Amino acid sequence: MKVVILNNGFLGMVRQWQQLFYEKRYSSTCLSCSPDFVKLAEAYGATGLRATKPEEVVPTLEKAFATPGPVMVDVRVSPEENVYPMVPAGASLKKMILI
Ligand SMILES: Cc1ncc(C[n+]2csc(CCOP(=O)(O)OP(=O)(O)O)c2C)c(N)n1
Ligand SMILES: [Mg+2]
Repeated sequence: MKVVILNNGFLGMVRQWQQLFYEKRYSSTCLSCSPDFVKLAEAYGATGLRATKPEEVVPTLEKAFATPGPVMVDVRVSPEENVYPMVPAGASLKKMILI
């Protein structure tokens, strides 16, 4: 099994709400104390790999799939990339935010 973490360092879905509707008052969404996922994988006897730059993604995934057994890949992505479309709480689909 190969596990790929899109690691934005946040509970991103919740952070997006705080950014857009609560003036960026981020609360309990920054995962600054999250574990080192490479070491966590190794602690379980799996292989841990990390990609921190876009150009590292393809070679790291190639290495992951070439490695026998379970592999966890920690892919660091932008902390403030949002996901759209988004429907604000209580709003109709017509109020959907597209970007
Ligand atoms: C057990 C449980 N608790 C809380 C939630 C509410 N919840 C929905 S998304 C989310 C944050 C997800 O963060 P992450 O896994 O980092 O994904 P991202 O949005 O950053 O891609 C939370 C806490 C949930 N879905 N399930
Ligand atoms: Mg996240």
